[in-house]
Amino acid sequence: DVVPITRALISVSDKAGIVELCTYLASKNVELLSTGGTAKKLRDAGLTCIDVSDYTGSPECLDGRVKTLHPKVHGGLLGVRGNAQHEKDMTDNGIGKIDITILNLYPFEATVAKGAAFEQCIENIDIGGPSMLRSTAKNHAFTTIVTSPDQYDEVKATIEEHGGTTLAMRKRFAARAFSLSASYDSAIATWFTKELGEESPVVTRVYKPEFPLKYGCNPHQKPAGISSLLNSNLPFTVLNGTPGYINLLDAANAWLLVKELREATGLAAASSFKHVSPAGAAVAVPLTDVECAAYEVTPEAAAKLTPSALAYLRARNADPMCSFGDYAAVSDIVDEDTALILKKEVSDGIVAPGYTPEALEILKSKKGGKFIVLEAKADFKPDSVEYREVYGMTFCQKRNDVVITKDHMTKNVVTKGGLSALSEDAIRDMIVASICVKYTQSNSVGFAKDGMMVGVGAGQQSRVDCVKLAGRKVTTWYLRQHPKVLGLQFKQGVKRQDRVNARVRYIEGDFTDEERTRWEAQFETVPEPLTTAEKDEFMKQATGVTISSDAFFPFRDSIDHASKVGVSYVAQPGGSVQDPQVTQCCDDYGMVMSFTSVRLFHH
Ligand code: 93A
Repeated sequence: DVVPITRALISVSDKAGIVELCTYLASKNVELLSTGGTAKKLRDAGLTCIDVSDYTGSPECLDGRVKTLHPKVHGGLLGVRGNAQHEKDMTDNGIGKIDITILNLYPFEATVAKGAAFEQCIENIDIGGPSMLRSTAKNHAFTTIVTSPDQYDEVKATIEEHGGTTLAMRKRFAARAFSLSASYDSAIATWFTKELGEESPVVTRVYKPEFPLKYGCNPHQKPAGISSLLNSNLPFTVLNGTPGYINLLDAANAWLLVKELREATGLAAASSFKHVSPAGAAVAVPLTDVECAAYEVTPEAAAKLTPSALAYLRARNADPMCSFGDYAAVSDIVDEDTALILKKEVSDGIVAPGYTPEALEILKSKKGGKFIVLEAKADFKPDSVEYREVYGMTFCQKRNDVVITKDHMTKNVVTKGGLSALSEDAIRDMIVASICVKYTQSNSVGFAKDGMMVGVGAGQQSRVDCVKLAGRKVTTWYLRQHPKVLGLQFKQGVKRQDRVNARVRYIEGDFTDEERTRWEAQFETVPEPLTTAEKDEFMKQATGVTISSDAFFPFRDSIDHASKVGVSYVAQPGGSVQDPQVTQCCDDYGMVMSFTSVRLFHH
């Protein structure tokens, strides 16, 4: 199934690498046929080639619209070798065999992208190229279709090794060529329908498979896989491990969250995701000594942490019980400090723009070598419109590319005192919390303090339930800093996550008898209970907390609940019929509220 190459047809718009490839083919005595611009390029490089027009005896005409549309070209590509009738037809019509076509198409998509006029876009619809591509790919049993400069090395290597092209390679190249043809036509169809002024253009998306996944959301959901658009790539490079379906959903959301936090605050940012919502997120703001004790780090060590490490330490410690087995994201290069913090935690993987060699080595050794390490590509540009399929329906929407800025938080402060009541720290926390809810499953609210999420409520059907749920997390976060919690005397050998969970249960206090016995067994001395009165007393110091909501508060009840966990600042879109009552409620509690005018539902 190896086909030796004796005649090649070359017609390329993107001429990168073509001289090198043709120099190689010429050295193997391959006859080169070529179209106008390509022939000139090859001759300028000192190669001998035959113009297709000389070969067919038909000049290029109609301003180049007809160059290769000729039976001597298509017959040479489509004739079935060894078929008596085909061989006879070819001889009778003076058709010679062409063994390989090297082409790429008029740059239609690039022409549209640069805003060219209608007529120029039309001229850039390639007709001859896709025709040769399809003829060659159809006859792949005998002919080779090469459609991209990234295939040139393989062509050379295969001819070098086998003395021609192999069937396996020809099939693979044919499949790629047909995908290119489909994607090219889809781009034309999409553009043309848009030109008609249709609201929702016809779109055929052509994907290339990237890698299979072990399964989808659940083990029985097979097959599963990841693809990217034919003319694009994945946003991440896998440096270690095998990411799963939910890991990649987490990674995409976690990465966008930290990237936007970084851009909005200028500080290194981190997030800790579980089930496609953040358990925590934070920017690099120094820790207080009490926080150091609560997060099990000495103040001396904390003072030396790099911004990336500090941000992840905070993100992970917003709700360390939920962060068990998280997917982490860091906005900056992951260094040894950050990797050493992650090393101690149970975690599934990380995404970041890069890793120092030391950090990568530490991370690669996690989870018996299975820790997933993804590198976010700096130059990745997603399409402005995104698609998803559910139950036979394809949904399409513009990406939520709204950039959350200071302006959203300051342009419409509706409570008494107006803008002057907002500090820079409060504005930062409003931005942090709002970017966080942008990537949290709705309904969502998020509480922030000192550049850190201290309670995220995700995926509740009522807003007030989000507030209660996240408010409970804020209380737990505060009470983890209570002297009685800091003073818990764990026995040697109690694991990190067990200490985390035990502290939370101590704070909650609602043990069954059975549970209490087991819980008490973890301590050197049985702890005195943390009473409701002690908790209430401690929570009186809670203040300066910010809440952001992904949509308006329909009633004042959410604000009443928020007031119990030290909320001083509120960011929400506004737009409810009860806005005046909600605003009055904030004034009653002395809170400052901004209407951002942006709803941030996320599903
Ligand atoms: O205008 S076309 O649709 N008509 C043709 O017959 C034809 N043959 C090749 N475009 C045609 N091509 C395209 O010309 C190729 O697909 C390639 O992109 C380009 C190469 O032109 P040149 O060699 O003149 O630079």
